[in-house]
Amino acid sequence: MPDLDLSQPRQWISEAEGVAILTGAGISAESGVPTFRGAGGLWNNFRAEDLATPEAFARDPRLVWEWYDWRRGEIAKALPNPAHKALVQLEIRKRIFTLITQNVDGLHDRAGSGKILKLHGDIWRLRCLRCGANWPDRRVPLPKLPPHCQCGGVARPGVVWFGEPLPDGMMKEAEHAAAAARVFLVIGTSANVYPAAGLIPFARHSGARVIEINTGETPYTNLADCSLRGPAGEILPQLIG
Ligand code: BV8
Ligand code: ZN
Repeated sequence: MPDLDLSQPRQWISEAEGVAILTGAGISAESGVPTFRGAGGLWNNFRAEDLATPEAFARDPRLVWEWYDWRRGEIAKALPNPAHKALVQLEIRKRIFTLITQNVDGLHDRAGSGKILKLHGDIWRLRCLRCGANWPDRRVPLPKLPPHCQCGGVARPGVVWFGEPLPDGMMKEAEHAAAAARVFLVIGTSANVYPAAGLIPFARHSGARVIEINTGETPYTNLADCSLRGPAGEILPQLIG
C-alpha cells in the first residue's frame, strides 16, 4: 500500500468531539467474509433479485435459506480484524460516537463495539412469518431448512431485503448521528445501496468532514474531504492509533 499522508485526517479525527461511522462489507473483507460486489463477491454467483428479496423467499424459502446458512457458516469462521478493533478504540475515546453498519455479519459486536445501528438487520437473528417472534440463533449449520418458530410458522433471516423498509426509526437515528458528527468515516462500502448511502451526502451537508477508506473508488469519492485508498485493516489502526 503506498505511503498515505494521514496527518490531516488524523488531526480532524483527534479534534472532533463527535464522530459517526458508516461501514459496509469491505470492513469485513480482511476477516475473510466475501463482499457483495467485489471480485468473488457474493452477488457474482447470484443475482440479488434471486435471493435477497421477499419475493425470492416466498418463491423458494429453502433456496434462500441454503444461501444464508452457507453465509452464516462462512461468517462463523471469521474473526474481527484490526479495522473492527480500531473502531472500538475510537468509541472509547469519543464522547459522541455512533457506528452505523450495513453489515449483517455481527463482527462489530464480536469486536466489542457498543452503540451499533444495524441498518440492514442481523444474519444471526430469525423472525417468524406467522407470529412475528424475533430471536437469536447462532447454530451453523441450521438443523432444518427452512427453520421454524415454536408456533410452527416458517422463520426468515432477520435481515432487511431489497424492497423492504429499514427497521422503524433506524434512519432517523442514523441521520441524527450523522448530523451530530464533526467527522463521518465511510469505510468499505460501494455506496450503492439506499437509503444507507444517502447518509454520506447528508453528513457532508450537515457540516461533517467526510473521510472515505476504500480499496477502490465509489460514487462519493469526490464528495469526501479525503479518500484513503487501501485496506481498512491497515489504514484504520494508523488513522486512529
Ligand atoms: C428500501 C441485507 C424502500 C441482506 C442488504 C434505484 C436508486 C436508488 C435506490 C433504489 C433503486 N432501486 C431500488 C432501490 C432501493 C434499494 C437499493 O438501494 N438498490 C440498489 C442496489 C440500487 N434499496 C432497498 O431496497 C432498501 N429498502 O429502499 O425500501 C421502502 C420504503 C418503505 C416501504 C417499502 C420499501 C433496502 C436495502 C437493504 C438491502 N439489504 N443486505 C443481506 O445482507 O443478505 S444490502 C447489502 O448491500 C448488504 O447490506 C451490504 O452491506 C450492502 C451494501 O453493499 P456494501 O456493504 O457497500 O458492499 P459491497 O460489496 O457493495 O462493497 C464493498 C466495498 O468495500 C467496495 O467499495 C470495495 O471496494 C470495498 N472494499 C473491499 N475490500 C476492502 C474494501 N474497503 C476497505 N478495505 C478492504 N479490505
Ligand atoms: Zn411464530
